[in-house]
Amino acid sequence: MNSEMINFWNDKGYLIIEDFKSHEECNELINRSKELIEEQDFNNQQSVFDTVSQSHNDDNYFLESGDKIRFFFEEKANLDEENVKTNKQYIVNKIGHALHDLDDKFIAFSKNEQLDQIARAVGFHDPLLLQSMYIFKQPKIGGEVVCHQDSTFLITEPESTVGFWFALEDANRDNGCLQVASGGHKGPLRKLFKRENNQMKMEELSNEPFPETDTYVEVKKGTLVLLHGRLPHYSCENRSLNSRHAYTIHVIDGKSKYLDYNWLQRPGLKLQGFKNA
Ligand SMILES: O=C(O)CCC(=O)C(=O)O
Repeated sequence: MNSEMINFWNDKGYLIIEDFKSHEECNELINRSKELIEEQDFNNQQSVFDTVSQSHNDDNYFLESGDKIRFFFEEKANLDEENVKTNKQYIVNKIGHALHDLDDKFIAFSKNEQLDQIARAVGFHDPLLLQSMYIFKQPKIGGEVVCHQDSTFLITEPESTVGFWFALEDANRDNGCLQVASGGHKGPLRKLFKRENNQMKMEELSNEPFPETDTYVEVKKGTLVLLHGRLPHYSCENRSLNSRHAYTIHVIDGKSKYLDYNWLQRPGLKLQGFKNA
């Protein structure tokens, strides 16, 4: 990380590091995600998934996934029994949220010295891996991710959340690449997603509209993109015939306080750093 990169990060709120992972490393994760899906009997778990609301407001399957490996369907997936059986690789929207702690292949991908150094270069004192997600953006039905700031969903005091987003496949305008509001991390945090009596509530902090997410982050397989916790970002539906697999880790600073009202709680897992492989 040179000073040009740090200046870019401070100024824009995101940073692109090309060729961070090799194609082989990306393929290992893609193959592992396929195995994890193959091992699932989604039809027997249908009732669980039927209750998965996209807003994730009061859904225990989602709310208890912080220290587990759980599967969430694409909103537009055909969940008929036959399709779930024959087409299971193409109906999952994401897997989350503790892959980086519970699966050997994901642990190997997520934890290393280089990532620790990058985290420290962007200001972390004690980087801790809070959450991980494997995002599929399936061909034709890959869902939109509405514009948001990550600190809305994962908040510390003071704020410290940074997303480490890895392109496991090429991401471009056709298959729903990330779009960011460059420099938008300097604006206020708009909302807080708070747990109150096991119900989730969205609290408004500021009604200042988001700036346009008009910077398209078109990147090649293996690229790492850092996203500041306040940076408004978005990705559109994937109507193309190509998937856009990505893996993302959200990191917080151990010197900040992780607030009790965060939706994500990890009663079964202690937070670890990039070097605790
Ligand atoms: O991959 C995407 O489309 C969105 C990812 C995202 O919002 C995140 O990693 O915070």
